[in-house]
Amino acid sequence: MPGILSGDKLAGRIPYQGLVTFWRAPHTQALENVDLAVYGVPFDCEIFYRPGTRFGPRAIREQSVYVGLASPHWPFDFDLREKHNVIDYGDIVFYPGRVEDMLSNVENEVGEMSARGIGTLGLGGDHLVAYPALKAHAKTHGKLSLIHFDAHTDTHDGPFLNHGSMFIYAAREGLIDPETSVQIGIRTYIPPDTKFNVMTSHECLDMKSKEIVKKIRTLVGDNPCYISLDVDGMDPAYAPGTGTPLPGGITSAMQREILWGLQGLNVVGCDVVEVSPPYDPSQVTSILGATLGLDMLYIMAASPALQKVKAKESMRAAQS
Ligand SMILES: [Mn+2]
Repeated sequence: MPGILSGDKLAGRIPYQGLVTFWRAPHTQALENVDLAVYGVPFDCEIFYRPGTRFGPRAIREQSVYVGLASPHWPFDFDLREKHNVIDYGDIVFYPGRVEDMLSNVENEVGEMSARGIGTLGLGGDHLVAYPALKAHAKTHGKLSLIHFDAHTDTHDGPFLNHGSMFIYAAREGLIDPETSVQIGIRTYIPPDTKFNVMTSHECLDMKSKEIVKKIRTLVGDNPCYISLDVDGMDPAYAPGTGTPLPGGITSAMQREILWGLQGLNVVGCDVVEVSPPYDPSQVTSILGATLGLDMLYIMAASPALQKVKAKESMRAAQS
């Protein structure tokens, strides 16, 4: 009988029913009065091994309607949507293979959001999608500290900008300050002259999440910061569906505990990248990606830097 669930709090929210957006947030590209925006970048042209992350945004969105079913999102004690206007902007699109178009479209569209003081959550896509988002946010907020979870430093000093080199480009171009940035979960070659602060996965596994959080917060301080999370920072036992998995990573529990500890930092943008559905038959990696994405929205909602830009922007609008 139609409407049998109406009035029930699960009405319209049964995970396998209805149209899919991230967390069932309204899909719109109108940015007035928006606090937090989720966007996808279905891009995988810069991958050194197994492609497939072009399907990441859609898979994460699909699982987000299951992960976000229970409200509030555990362990938070309030429903973010009661206090903040969250939208799903949809995907930032480009013609297949047009890397330059992906870069400029993400920079421009995330730039529009950032200038309004909107906190952004990007769904990758391969890790190169973080680079134009950093450009966009650095334009609004100035030089950023990067909080980077990954098995790889992505600072390969090679001839091309790609998903393994973009952070050395970002540092050289002054988008991020490596000395107040930190790379967590690393277990591949670390350039001996790196200026980034590096915490290997093995160091992390010897520590408690709280100690790792303390170290990150000390390094980042009050700087505007961007969280970039490659799911291969975690062990393939937790995140098998990715292009370049490496055994020996941190646990998904530790990953979440670290994120929860970053509340109150001046986080202006986040991303979850490198979820590759063709290698994720159990969907465990996209479920994890959706969970971490929701964690990130809650963390950004508490960002003082975003409140500051928003206040400035609404004063400017009132005067004009
Ligand atoms: Mn990686």
